Amino acid sequence: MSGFCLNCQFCFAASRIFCYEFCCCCIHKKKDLKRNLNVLVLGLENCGKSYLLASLCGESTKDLTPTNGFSIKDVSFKNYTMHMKELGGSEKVQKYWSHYMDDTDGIIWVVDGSSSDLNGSKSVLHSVLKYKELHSKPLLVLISKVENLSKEYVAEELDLKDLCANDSFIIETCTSVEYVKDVLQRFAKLITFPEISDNEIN
Ligand SMILES: Nc1nc2c(ncn2[C@@H]2O[C@H](COP(=O)(O)OP(=O)(O)OP(=O)(O)O)[C@@H](O)[C@H]2O)c(=O)[nH]1
Ligand SMILES: [Mg+2]
Repeated sequence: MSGFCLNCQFCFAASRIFCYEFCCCCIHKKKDLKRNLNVLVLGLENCGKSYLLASLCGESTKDLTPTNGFSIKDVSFKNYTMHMKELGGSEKVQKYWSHYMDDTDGIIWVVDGSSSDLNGSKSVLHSVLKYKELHSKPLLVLISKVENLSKEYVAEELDLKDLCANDSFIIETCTSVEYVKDVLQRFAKLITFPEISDNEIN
């Protein structure tokens, strides 16, 4: 009888250890998922993608050359790192964009704020969001360079309301590096909790 009890106690202890290990494993996995966000940085050539990423990483913005392929920069925040993959915006490189869309958590679309003609940017953005890998991914539109264009104007010109369901986008100007970092944190929340709209995050 006491042998039977000992066996029971042993089984009970073993199952508690198993449950504990299992829970720890799940929590770590969840944390890992939260630690890395893969963001695709896209936009037409010369719109300011490399300038933006270099500024965010505190690197020199002098002598930037067109991105002939892709370039990855990591921007670290308190609880996670944003892996930002810029794809060159020239028509030559655009043909290869579809090869780099796997594992994308969100898209940053950069708009050249020094030009009011956004037709080219709109048509490429609309075709990019048709890729199944990017379908319904959160979108952040950043207006680079001078602040000639208002957010409302750009949102209208790009037809963002029709393009993105449930307000799953943010649109902002690149006012300063600190400001863009704040915007990126709001974007991270939109990626992690897509059910929360931009208005609710503010
Ligand atoms: N003053 C100023 N110049 C900028 C800004 N953003 C980009 N530029 C300039 O615009 C030019 C093109 O910028 P890039 O960042 O290389 O453009 P890109 O979008 O990476 O272009 P691709 O790699 O060819 O797709 C560079 O000469 C930059 O110095 C900005 O916010 N302010
Ligand atoms: Mg570039």
